[in-house]
Amino acid sequence: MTVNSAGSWTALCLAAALGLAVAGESLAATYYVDGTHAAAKDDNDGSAKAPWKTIQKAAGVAKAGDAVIVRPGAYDGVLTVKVSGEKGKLITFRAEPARKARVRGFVLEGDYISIEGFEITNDADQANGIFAGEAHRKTARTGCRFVNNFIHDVGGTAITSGEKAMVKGNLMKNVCRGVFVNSGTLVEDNEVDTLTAQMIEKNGKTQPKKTQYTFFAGDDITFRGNYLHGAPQAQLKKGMGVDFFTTWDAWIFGSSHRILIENNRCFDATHASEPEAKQHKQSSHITYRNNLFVNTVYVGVLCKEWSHITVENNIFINCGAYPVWFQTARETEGSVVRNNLIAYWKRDRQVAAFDWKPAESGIANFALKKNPEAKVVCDYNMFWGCENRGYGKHDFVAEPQFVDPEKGDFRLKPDSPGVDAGTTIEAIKTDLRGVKRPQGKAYDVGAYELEQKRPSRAPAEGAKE
Ligand SMILES: [Ca+2]
Repeated sequence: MTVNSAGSWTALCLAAALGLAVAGESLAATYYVDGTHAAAKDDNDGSAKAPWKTIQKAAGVAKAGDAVIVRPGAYDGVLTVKVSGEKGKLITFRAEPARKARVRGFVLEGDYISIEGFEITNDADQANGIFAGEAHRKTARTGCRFVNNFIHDVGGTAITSGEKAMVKGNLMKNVCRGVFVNSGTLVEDNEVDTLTAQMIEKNGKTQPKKTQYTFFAGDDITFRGNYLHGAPQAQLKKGMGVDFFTTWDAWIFGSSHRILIENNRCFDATHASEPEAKQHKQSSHITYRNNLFVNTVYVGVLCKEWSHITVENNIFINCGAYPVWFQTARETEGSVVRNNLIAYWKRDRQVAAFDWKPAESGIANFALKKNPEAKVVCDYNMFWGCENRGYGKHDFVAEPQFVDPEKGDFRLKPDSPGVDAGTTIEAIKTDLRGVKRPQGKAYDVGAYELEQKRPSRAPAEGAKE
């Protein structure tokens, strides 16, 4: 009998203590793959002493709740997993120690599979890292987890998650596209370090293929705490679309709803986020909060033909002509823009070097030109280096006084006019780093809350409180 996890062991003890019959209950097994072990072969029983040679062998045997431990080494081929786990009883493939077992990719054809700690690289043309299907092609797997993998130097998409997935703690380096996700998925604490341009032939010309750090299609998707940086310079120069977070509802994709984008740090793109819903005009409820967006060529957030767009407590640095932009009346329905810090800092360098767009206004609502009723709830935003169009009574212009912008540190100094200049937003309990909000007298504008060791103003002498 193999007891592979504390959870199973606890369940067994509990069952025994309660006098329940456990006979006949099949317990989860732990198997071992060790390609460099002297006795390794696929005829073995897969125990630690008699491990299997290939991961593919394990993928044909493992059942719901089982774990497959993969020892260090280079394993050939792209692994196709056809077995399925169950909800709450995933089949886990785990490289131990982490990131020492190298494979050329995973293709999942089963559900409830967990892939943990692998190094994945593949130099084949447009190769993917982990592929769990796509909802729009009805191939999406469900309930899979991708945790702590190192995916690098692949010419396709690092992780295609399927539905109800968890994508957490992965490092994706030198990949054409970072993460592609469908409904019910959480994308948390990942890093995309450098997107690479894939050159394609189009109309007789060689040009870079369009790419994104992340692409989503579906409902109830969260991106939290990710660090996205390093776009292809050729694409930034030519202004070819590179978004941190995007989708579109045309071609084979549908509408998206209830998208939450929070606590992410994002550097270098053409658009921070320009998701499109122009085909069906049904996408709704997208929220950006506590994000840091730095250096985008054209625009910050522009959700084309979405409704219920919430942009709160973000920092936009050098985000194109209009860091927050509304173009149509639908985009203004139920939309809110508050507590943001929208600034330009040495923007002229990009304008000169890359022919980027100069700053215009921090927030722009073009829908008002046709319809004076197309207003956005907009207030308590702070601007620097761009025009304040005065949509909100408490919107204001002031020099931010960042801690160390040269090093990408856009926190506010204690005497910054942005400290305590925001309004209370009940839904936002912490800042980008998880620091509690509010502190001092009120919410700070931007993505960071200044930590107050003591009350910001001492009580007057003789005052009781
Ligand atoms: Ca404060």
